[in-house]
Amino acid sequence: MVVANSCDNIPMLQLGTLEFDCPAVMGVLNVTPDSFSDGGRFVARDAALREAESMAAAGAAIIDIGGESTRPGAGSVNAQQELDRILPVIEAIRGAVDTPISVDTSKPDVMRAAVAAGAAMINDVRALQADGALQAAIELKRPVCLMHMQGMPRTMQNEPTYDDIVVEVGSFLRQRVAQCRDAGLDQDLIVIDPGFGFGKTHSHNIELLANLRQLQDIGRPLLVGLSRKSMLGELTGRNVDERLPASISAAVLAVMHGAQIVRAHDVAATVDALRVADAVMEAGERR
Ligand code: 7PJ
Repeated sequence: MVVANSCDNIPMLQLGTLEFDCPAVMGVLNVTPDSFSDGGRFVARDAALREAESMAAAGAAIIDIGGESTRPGAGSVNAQQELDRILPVIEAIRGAVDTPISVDTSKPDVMRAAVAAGAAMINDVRALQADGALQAAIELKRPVCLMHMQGMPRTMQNEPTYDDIVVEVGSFLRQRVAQCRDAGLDQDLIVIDPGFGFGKTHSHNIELLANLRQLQDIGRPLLVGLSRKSMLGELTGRNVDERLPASISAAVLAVMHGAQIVRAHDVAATVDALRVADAVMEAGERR
């Protein structure tokens, strides 16, 4: 999978070997009912397509499409509902933009159908722990993001506890990479993600971000999603639609602490911010 290089828009990075010369932005495209429900399927697909085109033009390296809400308290959807939401969107985008598509799902049937429809990557907040998911990923041979979560979305924010958040998230990810590799998943295709906000208190999230570098010795590229999340709301007192400045700040900090891929709703602003961060970090490394 070739992903665009957010720094200069040249598609050159191989996500197969995952050599990131500069930070990549993964644009978030939700096709859950709370985002694109109005006006029926055709309007929904059209709105999603326009959003994808705008993200591609803004320099998104990957477009992440999800049909299951994983926000705290969210209920579950079945595979058919997820497919009904995402397949028309994946097909429409695949025909219109070159930017690789990732599918945000935990269900093996959804992974298979999404890849058949043109998705190039799997983003699984449950780290391939659902029945059959690991096997599906092994067969599909696509880059896959393994995310840490404590608990399950419906209940994960009810008193998450850790002795040491950084150590525990790190050992989960390290073990999960080893388990997936031992089961036959090509290790070179794995990306890891500490899962900000997924079974973590505010102070857990801050501690993780401050110590993100400690996840680097696992030896896999780091993806982080901080965009518009509630930890930014807690810090700023802002509603979700007012969190762009906080999201930009978090994206820059994440990259300065070692993240290679930043999952973000506001692609254009994030790409600009990471260009600045990248130029400064590169100049620092040259001395
Ligand atoms: C994440 C995600 C994240 C990965 C969501 C939201 C909640 N996938 N899907 N990492 N967050 N890999 O965007 O606020 O942090 S959904």
